[in-house]
Amino acid sequence: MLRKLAIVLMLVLMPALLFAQARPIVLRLAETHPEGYPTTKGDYEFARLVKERSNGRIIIEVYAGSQLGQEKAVIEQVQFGAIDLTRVSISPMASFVPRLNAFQMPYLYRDEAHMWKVLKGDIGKELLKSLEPFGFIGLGWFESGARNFYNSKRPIRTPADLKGLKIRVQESELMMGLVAAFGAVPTPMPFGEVYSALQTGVVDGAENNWPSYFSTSHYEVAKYYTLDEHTRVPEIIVGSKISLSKLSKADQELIRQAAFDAIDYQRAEWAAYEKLARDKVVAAGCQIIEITDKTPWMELMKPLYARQSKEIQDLIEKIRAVK
Ligand code: GTR
Repeated sequence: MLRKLAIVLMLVLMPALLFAQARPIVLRLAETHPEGYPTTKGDYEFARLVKERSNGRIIIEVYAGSQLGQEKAVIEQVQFGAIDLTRVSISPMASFVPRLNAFQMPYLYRDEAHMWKVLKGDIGKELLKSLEPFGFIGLGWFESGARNFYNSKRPIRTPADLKGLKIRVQESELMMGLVAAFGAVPTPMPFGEVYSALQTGVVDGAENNWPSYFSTSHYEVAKYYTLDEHTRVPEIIVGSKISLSKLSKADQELIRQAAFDAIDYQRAEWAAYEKLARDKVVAAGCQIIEITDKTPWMELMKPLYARQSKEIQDLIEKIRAVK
């Protein structure tokens, strides 16, 4: 009788146990860029590494093209656990974690190599760790080139040419201050709304790197592109503290390591796409304005630096000291 009962129990419980074991942990990652964009490819590489290293136990589903919302709204949802992961620019992220502003100050990095030394070194690693009290787990960084002004009105050769132009900025106080310090009128709005705002004249211009200028087709409606390289804004991959802390410490570490290991892949994809974007934009007949002396541009940024908190000033100094 007892044996029979045991067999029946086993038959009933086994499939349930097996099923429970086989069911993967699924995490959703929100990405604003479309499929095929180098950063989205970086997300997929991150997901691939996580799947491979967890033997399929952890699956990251990438939702590209703002399917889960625009950046600021996505960050809010990550903060309260409704979205598990996202890759965003640190500009909107800095509204949630102010010290991130130190990493997007104008003309801060000497070049791309300097930025990567900072991000992959102790300063960058510490910063990723410091996001927890705000409800985020910092996982890694991606490349995003340098941002340049573009507009539909006139070629911008000096900061004075920007005067009075309505320039779209990310939803970031620092970026508003930066554009205002150049004498333009900053207009914050989500990325997805910029094309029609340019087309209808709600704004005269915006600013972004070559890949975004090209992939959004903004170059079709704002053909003056000035290579002033006012800022390098790193991209960040963050997880939701609420959702990731449900995983074991080992799995959290696996995810963190995978994000970090996807960086070089994304950077290589970025470099290739940046070149392609540049070629396409030039071929389309846009007017590209080179800036040989950035000194007058940098000068105008001094008050913005002076306004930053002590904490940010200290971080800026540390960043500059990285050789
Ligand atoms: C891009 C960045 C996006 C988004 C966008 C914007 O360079 O990769 O995440 O922040 O800029 O200007 O809104």
